[in-house]
Amino acid sequence: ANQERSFIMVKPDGVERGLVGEIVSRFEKRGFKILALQLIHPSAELLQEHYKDLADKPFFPKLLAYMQSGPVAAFVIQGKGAVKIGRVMLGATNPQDSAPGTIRADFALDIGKNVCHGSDSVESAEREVALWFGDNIKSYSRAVDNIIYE
Ligand code: YYY
Ligand code: MG
Repeated sequence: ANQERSFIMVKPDGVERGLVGEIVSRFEKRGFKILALQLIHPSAELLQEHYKDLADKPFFPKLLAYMQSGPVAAFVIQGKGAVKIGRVMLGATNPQDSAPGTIRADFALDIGKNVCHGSDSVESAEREVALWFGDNIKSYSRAVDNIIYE
């Protein structure tokens, strides 16, 4: 139980603006376990696979260029409700619509520079974790889990 995983990524604008620590910290403080954490210069091929469902969208070329404009900070969170809570903590895709207190509302203004990514379903989370980190991620036990979970 409580093993659900989600793939979270600070996009190049977030890395450039020094928001990696802040964003990772929010997930740590919420109680999620950090399973993997890496600064990555993503290739076009990796991004095309990551965003393959959006390949036909008019904004796709712009999205790929933006995502290759600098390194991203990719990480995996594990815990109860990781996917759904991860999305809630990110906020709506368009920061103009994001609820106060979410990462996108607190740090972004434009949809094309929305600072962060989070998996949108358990299935896409497993796909994205495997795509970015392979299959050799190990979990680990934390004493604090006995305090976080009932
Ligand atoms: O999952 P999420 O990131 O919230 O949105 P997606 O619909 O998967 O789109 C991925 C990414 O594409 C989004 O974070 C910003 C960008 N984008 C855009 O630039 N313009 C749009 N109209 C829609 C999405
Ligand atoms: Mg998405």
